[in-house]
Amino acid sequence: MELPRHPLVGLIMGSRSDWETMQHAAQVLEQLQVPHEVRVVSAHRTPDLLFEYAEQAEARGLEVIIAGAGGAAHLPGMTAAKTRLPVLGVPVESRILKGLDSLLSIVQMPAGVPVGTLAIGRAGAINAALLAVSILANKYPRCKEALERFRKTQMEAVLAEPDPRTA
Ligand code: RP5
Repeated sequence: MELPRHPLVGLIMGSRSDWETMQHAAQVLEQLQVPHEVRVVSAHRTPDLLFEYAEQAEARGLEVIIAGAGGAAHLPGMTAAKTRLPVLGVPVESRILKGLDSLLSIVQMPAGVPVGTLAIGRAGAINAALLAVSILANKYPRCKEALERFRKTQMEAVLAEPDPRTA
């Protein structure tokens, strides 16, 4: 199936302050040329917007949502409660509790409303994007090819520099 031009991945976060972490997800989506959109949507500060976003996501053509939040990180869970689309949660590293609060807030969903929870911080943001592309790759060959190229390049980079003392 042809890759559509409209956003397939909705990348949302609870605050502008989350962008430092979530930009890594956006970079992967850009690198793999996956149409996506980026929005600040706060579960606590803009709850009505969150409901509207989650309720309309599928009809607007989104197929996966990545939600990053820190602290009392309710954004991924509440988004999952309002859409049947897969929701991938990224725990943003909080200043005081180093993201453990974010991780537990996102990962401990009650049975029946899943959120695919990634690692805290940059690794989680990158992997959320890669997992989103994996989901899309089941349907879109361009995503499958992009993912395979990414893996190959990554592997070759590691194999090319086996000695950690060299730059
Ligand atoms: C959460 O509160 C956001 O996801 C962010 O990680 C955290 C702090 O937000 P700011 O006070 O920096 O806007 O809702």
